[in-house]
Amino acid sequence: MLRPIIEITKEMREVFSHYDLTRKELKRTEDLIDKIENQKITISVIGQFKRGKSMLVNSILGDKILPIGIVPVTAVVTTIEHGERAATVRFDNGIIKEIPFEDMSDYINEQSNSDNHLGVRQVAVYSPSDFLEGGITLVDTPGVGSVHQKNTDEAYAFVKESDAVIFMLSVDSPINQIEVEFLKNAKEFASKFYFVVNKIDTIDEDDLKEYVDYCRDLIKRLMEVDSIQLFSVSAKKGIGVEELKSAIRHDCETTVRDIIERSAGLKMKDIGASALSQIMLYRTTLQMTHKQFEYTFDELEKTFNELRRDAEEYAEHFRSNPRMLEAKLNDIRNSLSDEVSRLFRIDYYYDITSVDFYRGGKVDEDGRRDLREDFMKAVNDIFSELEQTIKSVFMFKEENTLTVTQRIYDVNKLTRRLVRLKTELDRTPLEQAEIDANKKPEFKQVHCE
Ligand SMILES: Nc1nc2c(ncn2[C@@H]2O[C@H](COP(=O)(O)OP(=O)(O)OP(=O)(O)O)[C@@H](O)[C@H]2O)c(=O)[nH]1
Ligand SMILES: [Mg+2]
Repeated sequence: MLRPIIEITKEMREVFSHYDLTRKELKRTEDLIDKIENQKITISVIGQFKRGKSMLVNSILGDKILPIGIVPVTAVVTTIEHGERAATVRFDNGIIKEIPFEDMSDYINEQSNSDNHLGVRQVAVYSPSDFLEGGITLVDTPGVGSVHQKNTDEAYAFVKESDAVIFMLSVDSPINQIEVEFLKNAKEFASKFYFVVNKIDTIDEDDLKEYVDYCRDLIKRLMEVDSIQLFSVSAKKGIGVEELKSAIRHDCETTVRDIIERSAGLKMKDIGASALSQIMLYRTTLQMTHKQFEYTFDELEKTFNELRRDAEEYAEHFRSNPRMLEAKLNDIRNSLSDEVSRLFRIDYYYDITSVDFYRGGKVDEDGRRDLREDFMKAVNDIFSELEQTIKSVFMFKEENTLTVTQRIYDVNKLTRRLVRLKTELDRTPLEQAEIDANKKPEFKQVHCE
């Protein structure tokens, strides 16, 4: 009999909670349990500037909440959850301030908060709209591809936090290169996509058909799928919006738990693998002789220095490109995994995570951000974390020879429990192919990166 994912996940939490060694995995597991139990789903509206994203959100909610306009408007990610009408602003420095509902534009709007000089990280709005009941968070994001690069970065960053994406196109211009690039990238984060063609009130039926057919073919090719859900709407006149809402509602009702659990199961496998590789590193280090340890440590230092030099050179070229820097950081993790695996003769593994280079950085005179410092800090953090782990294990060995045997016994016990839980997860079907494509939509990996 297969146990539900939530049970396996809770047992993993219990295992991790006994050992300092797995505190990172404990935190990730707790986040997953929170997500499964609360069954919240985040749906972001994303697309090029001026496609009508904010107007669509207003139309879905039946409430004129968000500012709209003919120039780039939305400069800040705005989340909308169910509740009594209220709004709060969270600033980059962590401060959260409640604001009068009517003042919202001052914080969200590109005109009043140009290039987000107020340092707003997110605006959270509460609305009593029925659509949001049952745990949907709808998110309006800044448009991609305008001259305001920071807006594009914010939108990209938010795709990763979304369970589903409403991708917004409009009939006044065909899909362009910016949208193609964005889609190619967004699909890597593999959320559920609803495609929306907006402003259909401005063209006749024949032109609309031609436009929709063209988009459908192109998107299918880009996303490498056989079918997509595409809705033709006029956010302004409210045409077609009900169809979109009921498709989302239907998907949420039928599959949310399933989707979140499967996604959590996949994530737990990853967390389990990461915990096991930490434990193996610990055990091997504990069993090293002084001489072996010194040699290994020297070799590791050499690797750090090489990787650091390479990272510095790379950052010179890509100082303003958060996507390239993020990819490079994961490359560095991979190189380091290989080196640790070689030196310690174990199968070492770093989980590939997203890194928040999308915010912060100094802005120079021509408005470009310089993320070199943030990037190099992230690189050095990876090195020093590994260094600290290894050093502290060895120091423990020096000081507590008698208890080392007990430690090794504990670690072996932990390994056995984890291997058993991982095997149980491996037997649970989690992949997309298991889902009946007609009844259930293909949400993939979600939210918990
Ligand atoms: N005719 C027509 N115009 C629309 C429709 N939806 C939006 N618009 C217009 O398109 C313009 C942009 O609307 P917004 O909702 O601000 O667009 P946005 O995508 O949120 O723009 P950014 O926040 O700058 O990325 C506004 O002038 C709207 O009046 C529609 O369905 N039909
Ligand atoms: Mg907008």
